[in-house]
Amino acid sequence: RIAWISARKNTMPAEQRIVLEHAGLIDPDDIEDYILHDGYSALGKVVSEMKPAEVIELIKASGLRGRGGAGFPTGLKWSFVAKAAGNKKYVICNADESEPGTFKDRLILEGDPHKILEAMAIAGYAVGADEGYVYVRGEYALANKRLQRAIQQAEEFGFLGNSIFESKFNFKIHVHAGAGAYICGEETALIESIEGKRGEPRSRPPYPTTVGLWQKPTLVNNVETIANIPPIIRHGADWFRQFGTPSSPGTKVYTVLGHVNSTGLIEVPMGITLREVISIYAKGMRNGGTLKLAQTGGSSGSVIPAILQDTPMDFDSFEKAGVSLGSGALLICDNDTCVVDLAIVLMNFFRNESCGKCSPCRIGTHRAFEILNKIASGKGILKDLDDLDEISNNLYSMSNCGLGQTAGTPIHDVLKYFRAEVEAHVRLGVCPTGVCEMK
Ligand code: L3W
Ligand code: SF4
Repeated sequence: RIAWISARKNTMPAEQRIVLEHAGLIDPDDIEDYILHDGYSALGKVVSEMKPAEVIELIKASGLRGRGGAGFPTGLKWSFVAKAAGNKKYVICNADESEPGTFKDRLILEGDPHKILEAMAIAGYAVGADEGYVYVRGEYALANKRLQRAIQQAEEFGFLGNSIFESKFNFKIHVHAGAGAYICGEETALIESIEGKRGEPRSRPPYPTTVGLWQKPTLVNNVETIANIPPIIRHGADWFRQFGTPSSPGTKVYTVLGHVNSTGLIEVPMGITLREVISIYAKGMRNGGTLKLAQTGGSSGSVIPAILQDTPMDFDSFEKAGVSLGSGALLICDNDTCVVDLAIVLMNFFRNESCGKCSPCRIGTHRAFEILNKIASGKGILKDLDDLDEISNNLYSMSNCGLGQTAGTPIHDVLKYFRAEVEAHVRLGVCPTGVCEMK
């Protein structure tokens, strides 16, 4: 194992590993290996030395923001749940990762399941919850198995269950497997699903922080978000803030895919640029190609044109540039990529995954898919571009949940940055990259 790790260190560029600190170093099925690597020491520290409010202040001071796509301040969310009325509260770890191209949460769960359990117990202590759920994507069978085993071990060692670290704090965790619907990653649809109902999003507000699972205040955090908690408790807020940018401290785990020489998972400081990711970690463009665009965060992320490759990748810089960091995929595309083809693939995903509850999303995604296919087959007219624009605006402003609200982003970005290429399909009947079959 040591030889393997040394060899890997010699071939990989330096990363900053906080979330993936144990990846490849510990046996995920062995709680003792986790304990030997500081495992459960953060839980021991909070339960024996800190008041719940102090834990929340520490997380607030760290500046940690949600890594599921929206970047909401984690400590603030914890404080909402802690302040919410009632004695019964829940913690949910959203592990229903289903964005196309994103598999960071899967590897965090498979490689370090105890870290997620430890983090959830810390969150439970801080917000006043005694029960938690990991909602794991149904297809993630290995992650599910490792979580179940980890829960059993943690209960045997007294890190979960009653009187944790011989205190008055009790916390139990259940694993709930999804059944393959992307929409169940939306936090309120996820809650409905745990309650045994059809996975359809609720209207917000009220937010789950006040009315969540079984109508009780509920904290919902993404896997990557919560995996930052034990290291922050162990090392402190100032330590965490030395990584990343002032408004987006810490690191981001990216799934690097596409036309590059080296694909896979990387964990790098927030604020690194796309150019740096491609040249340093992805070892350059494949076959010496030229970057055309990168697609972030699976389908709900943005299409980032090459002109933005020097924009720091953090929540605020990206927002200022009018794009979004998404959930952590980086699909890197070279000049042989057709933007109409890309938009078709993404819209196909949304029309299939729309739950159908509200019409802007149910109808809009299908209509946009049809129009894009019409353009790709050479039958498009210029008015189709205006219609796509209108559908994208309606999706954003009139949809009930994040799925519909972000479904129009690929169309919006493609028309904003690559309109001439889409127009060429219509006016000249030519796909500049030769991908579309212009019959
Ligand atoms: C209490 C308030 N809580 C906001 C909470 C809210 C939620 C979080 C973010 O997700 C993203 C999108 C895609 N009181 C609150 C409050 N909250 N105001 O903060 O909320 P919001 O509304 O900004 O975003 P959202 O709709 O929950 C949308 C991403 O999710 N997405 C898919 C992600 C997929 C993965 C994956 O596969 N791994 O992460 C789909 O849309 O990027 O940015 O907790 O309750 N006043
Ligand atoms: Fe369902 Fe789409 Fe409406 Fe969300 S926006 S509730 S996924 S139909």
